[in-house]
Amino acid sequence: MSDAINWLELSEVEKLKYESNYLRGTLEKSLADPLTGAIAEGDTQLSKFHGIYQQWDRDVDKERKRQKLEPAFSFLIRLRMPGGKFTPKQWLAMDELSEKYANQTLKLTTRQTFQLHGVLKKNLKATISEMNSYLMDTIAACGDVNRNVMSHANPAQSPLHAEIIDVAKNISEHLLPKTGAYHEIWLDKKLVANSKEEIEPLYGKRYLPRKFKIGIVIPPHNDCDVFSQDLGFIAIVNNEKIVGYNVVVGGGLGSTFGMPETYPRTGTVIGFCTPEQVLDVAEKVVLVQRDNGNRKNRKQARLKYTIDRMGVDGFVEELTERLGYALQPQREYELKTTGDSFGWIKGTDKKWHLTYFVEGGRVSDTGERKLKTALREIAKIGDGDFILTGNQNLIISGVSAAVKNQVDALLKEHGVPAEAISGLRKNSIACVALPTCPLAFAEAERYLPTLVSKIEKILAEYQLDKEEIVIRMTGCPNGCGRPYLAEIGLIGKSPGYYNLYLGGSFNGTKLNTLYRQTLNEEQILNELQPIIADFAANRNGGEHFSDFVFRKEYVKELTEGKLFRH
Ligand code: SRM
Ligand code: SF4
Repeated sequence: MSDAINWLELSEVEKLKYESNYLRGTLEKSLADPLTGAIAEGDTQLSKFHGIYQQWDRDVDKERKRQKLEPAFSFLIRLRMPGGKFTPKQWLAMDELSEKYANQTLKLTTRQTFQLHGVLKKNLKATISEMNSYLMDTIAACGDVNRNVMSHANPAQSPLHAEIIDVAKNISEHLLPKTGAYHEIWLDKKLVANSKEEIEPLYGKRYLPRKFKIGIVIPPHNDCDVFSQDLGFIAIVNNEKIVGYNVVVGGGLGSTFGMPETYPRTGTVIGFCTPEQVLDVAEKVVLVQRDNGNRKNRKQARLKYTIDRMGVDGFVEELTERLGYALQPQREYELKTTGDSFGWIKGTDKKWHLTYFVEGGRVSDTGERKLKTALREIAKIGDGDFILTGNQNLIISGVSAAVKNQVDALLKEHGVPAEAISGLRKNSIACVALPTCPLAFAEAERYLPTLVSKIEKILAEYQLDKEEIVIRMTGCPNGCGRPYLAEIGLIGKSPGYYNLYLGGSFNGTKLNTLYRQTLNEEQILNELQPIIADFAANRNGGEHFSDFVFRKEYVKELTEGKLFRH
């Protein structure tokens, strides 16, 4: 990459990255400044590469302004943990950190990792260094680099789970930034900058044009929504062995109201690679994006736009050139579901695995429901692992039959037994939204459970309470809860109002389509009621809700993301 750069043509973040001395910026100075709970503006961009976002509590915004106080600044810390697998000790460490330094809750994200919310500036370093002492880091959890690599979550569903997690870890390690900034700033490791010019062999000084995401699935499970990833791998299994992967590129969901040039896009399958080629393919796809992604306009910078600009053929041509070989033709595969299978399953390893529904991914104690305490007590037993799913749920994995009984007893004792829930709730995702997300126009995590209860009543009227329907809500069109791939998608427009999108597909392969704009709760229920009634009366056999709404032309199927409208 040339250093002769015309900065006037590029977005401001590009210069910031370039001049940051490999992600150091003035972060140390910002952290040491006692006069404000915030960090310097430039550092708010750089901190993302270290897994940290500056936020403020939007619930108390007005009152703080009235009192002429600065916003109630605090920070979100996101872990990088490819494949989302944690030991009980690591769970306990996160639990303790959330009590000591954060808002006493744990957030399980849609990318299989933890977030802590509400960490004050003065506690950032202690929190991150304690995480690292338990072999958990936050580097590249956010920022313009490859982020947490997702992978199939459930060991009970596939004996290949361990292999897939290793692949996710290897990809993640291979694509990590090489700067020593993280270790210096958070772990007090010796300064390496300036003594000898550091190099980022893969990323260069400006890193990627935008965030980059990778996920791996084992069919028929599509639990990390492989078509939403910048780069996806679909494992092809023959005689219980992974013989290779179909390669999917250019998925991505974020879009902006009023800007039709931004849109969600499902990934395109461009071929098949062998297990030995995976790291090479991941690296070269990243390089094509590094050198062709839009660095002028961050709203056009994701790989999906690069591919639509280059054309799929143009993209594949450049990728092939960099690889030095062509991908093989894609192999057959079938994806059936994006959801998790709840309850206990005995794995082929003869161990027990409990997939447990965690509403909105929020682990907390509320009233009689003491989920956080229950999980702490379970972790203290020290058996098995804790695996986070891409649907914000949790798998207590690989425990003995005796511990299985203990887990059940502890969940019951703390008012959170693993009980049956409706097919709609099982398949629900809500992004964080208010009060922490600065980009939220409306509630999501705090509201979707109530709305689901109301839709459940309608479904029960038609004996559809067990029907599996994917519903996802976000507080804005950025798509963090992947609402564009839901059968019922709700995207916040303003407090209390949502756009309603229908269609998508149960297996996560198709986008949904706008049905109605700017609806309040009553209007959402009034719109859904007759469609549900029609579905109950006129569905074909086991037809999914999404297939039905397309067949009955409630909405038209989109042939490509570019045609998506809000
Ligand atoms: Fe996200 C920005 C939360 C998964 C697309 N996302 C944000 C921020 C950091 C807001 C900000 O920029 O200040 C949110 C922090 C809220 C908070 O208080 O916690 C946020 N995103 C989340 C999480 C926590 C939602 C959740 O409830 O689980 C998910 C964390 C995942 C992780 O562990 O890494 C999360 N975000 C996603 C996904 C889903 C996925 O990756 O599978 C998407 C859509 C897929 C995609 O990237 O295309 C997503 N987040 C965005 C975007 C839009 C990106 C775009 O291309 O336009 C933004 C805004 C941005 O980047 O400018 C965003
Ligand atoms: Fe925030 Fe929007 Fe993402 Fe929800 S979808 S967490 S409101 S950025």
